[in-house]
Amino acid sequence: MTPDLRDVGPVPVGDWDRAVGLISSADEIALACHVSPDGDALGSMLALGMALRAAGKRVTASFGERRFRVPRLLRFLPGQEILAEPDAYPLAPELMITFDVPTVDRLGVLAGNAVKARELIVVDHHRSNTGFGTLNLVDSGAAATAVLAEELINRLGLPVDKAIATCLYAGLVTDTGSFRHSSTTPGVHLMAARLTATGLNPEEIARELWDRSPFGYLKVLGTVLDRVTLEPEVGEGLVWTFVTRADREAHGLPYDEVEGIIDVIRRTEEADVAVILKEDDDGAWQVSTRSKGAVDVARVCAALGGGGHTKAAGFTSHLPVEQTMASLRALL
Ligand SMILES: [Mn+2]
Repeated sequence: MTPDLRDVGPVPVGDWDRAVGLISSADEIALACHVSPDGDALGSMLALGMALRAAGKRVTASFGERRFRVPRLLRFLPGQEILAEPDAYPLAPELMITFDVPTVDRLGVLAGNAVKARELIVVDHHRSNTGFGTLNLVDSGAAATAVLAEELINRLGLPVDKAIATCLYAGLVTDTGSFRHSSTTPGVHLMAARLTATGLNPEEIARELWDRSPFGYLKVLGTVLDRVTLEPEVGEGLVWTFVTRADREAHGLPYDEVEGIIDVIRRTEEADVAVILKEDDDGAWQVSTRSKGAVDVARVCAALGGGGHTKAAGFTSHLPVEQTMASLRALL
């Protein structure tokens, strides 16, 4: 079943007011972002978490992975003292807020907690968002969930200090590809200006996010580039490759270190769509897709059980690489 991919947003004022009311009257608030968190998911969650804690709320924040581990490149983000393992998460939160999560299953092992939550506020910008909250602050026109997180903090009347701004900025630069993607509006730059004015260090954030890798990354990248395939006849051109668990293990490279390889693959001029299949530590294949715009990869990935944005989307496959690629080719 292909979910309804309509554009949603902006968030009606009445919904913001309801969110402010729910948050203001709650003593204990449980926050969650999607599994394999990126800078936007984790940054948005930590930003609101820090703001709420400073306002005297009891806050628990997590993401639903049994092997709970913050990706190395996000460990510089402030506010991680509010993180708790999924086991320590409230089973039926009074108020739960999710960040950058389009579907309940992207909450991983916290999906059950979300279903049992009395109130569930969904803060997200994915077109594929299913509206699974009791209140959905979803705007597919927002460049990042961090944009919505900033607005929520502002509407709560809470101050944005340098630590909170660093988390929001990480979300903003992650999802706009450092202000290069089509989502980079004047509003995005104005938000970056507000955040930078708190004294955060854009150079340091960029280096932490993109310019540091263990040596093993270069070796794995070499292997992955060696097997990259160009299929100009598929759709508007397809370039793809894959990285196995064995590739990573040979160089002691954790799964989250291969996230950025898609940005090398998608440079290929002859292909509109770039795909990388990444075998995770459980043997499942996490498939990332990028489009230059001719193909709506959110639609393609939704048909394969995933989701995302028009130009950046993904899904999980439990089939062998060639079978997964056959399904993808058929859709392209
Ligand atoms: Mn996002």
